Amino acid sequence: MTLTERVKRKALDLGFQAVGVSRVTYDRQEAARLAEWLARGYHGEMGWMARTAKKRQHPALLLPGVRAIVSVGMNYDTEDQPDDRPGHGRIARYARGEDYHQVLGERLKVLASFLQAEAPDSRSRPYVDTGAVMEKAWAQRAGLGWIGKHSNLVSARHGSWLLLGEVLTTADLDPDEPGADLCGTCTLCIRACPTVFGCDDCLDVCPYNHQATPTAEPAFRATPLTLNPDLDALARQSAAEFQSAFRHSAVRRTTHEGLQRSVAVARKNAP
Ligand code: B12
Repeated sequence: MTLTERVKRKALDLGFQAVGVSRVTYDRQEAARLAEWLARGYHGEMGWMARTAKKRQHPALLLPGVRAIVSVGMNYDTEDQPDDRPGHGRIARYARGEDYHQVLGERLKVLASFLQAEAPDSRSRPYVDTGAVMEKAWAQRAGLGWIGKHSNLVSARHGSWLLLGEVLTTADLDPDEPGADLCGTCTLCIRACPTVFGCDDCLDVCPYNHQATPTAEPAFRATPLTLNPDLDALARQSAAEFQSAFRHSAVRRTTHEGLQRSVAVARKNAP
């Protein structure tokens, strides 16, 4: 097996469902898209997006000498069914199980170490979400799928229920063909929602998600608190109780204040 094949097999053994490789080349069009997105102020209060733009456009600023990016995807679609009785809130799927930064991050570290051991002259760095990496664009280039109209990566096989991560490496790996756009004329996601964070409305309507198979990953299973959160109980939660209740969940990243704001809106909208 070639080095690329061994790395891909290792990724699948680690529990990723999708893996592909892209060569790091500078894409002027993509860099311009990011610059325009920022110039229009689409990043809102996410000032860090503007501060890290150069790194997002040039991965070599993250890892000097970088040649390839191994993009991976992990299916987080569980069969957990939230109940919609009044008084219950709805937390987006990506935040219902254990914090995906941990779940993917630990395995990406193993994948980076594997590469290092297999190609001792190379250097590798794992990333998931918080790094200055254009994860969707690299995943598309690595053939994991395409960027849908809701702006997330869609895979013909797994739908868009894939969390993304990657290993940047100086090793010379064989690239995959980029993913072709299979959205066609469908606009269900755009009609469902104009890109709001914290729900799954634009993903729930995607035809590719209806045929996706749920994950076997136990870490992503919802807890009673994240599946059927009681809005009154959440509204009474102190900052310390919030920290403790969500210590293993990505909900923690929204902060106590942020969750309280969402809970207040949800209670106001409740029938
Ligand atoms: C900032 C951010 C957000 C912001 C902004 C969303 C956005 N549209 O970018 C907010 C807070 C709103 C958000 C929400 C969500 N997010 Co978010 N987010 C990110 C983050 C940290 C950066 C994304 C980014 O760089 N945006 C800036 C814009 C300009 O980049 P872009 O949309 O990728 O577009 C660039 C390229 O893709 C390309 N491009 C754009 N359109 C097209 C079209 C074509 C045809 C081509 C070829 C290229 C192309 O050009 C652009 C400029 O370079 C990434 C993690 C990461 N490091 O990448 C996660 C990430 C995108 N988020 C993720 C998730 C799961 C979500 C939510 C579903 C969570 C939820 N349930 O609420 C929602 C989805 C909302 C939505 N419809 O986008 C996942 C998406 C996984 C996937 N399958 O795509 C990521 C990859 C995190 C991860 N590690 O898995 N997110």
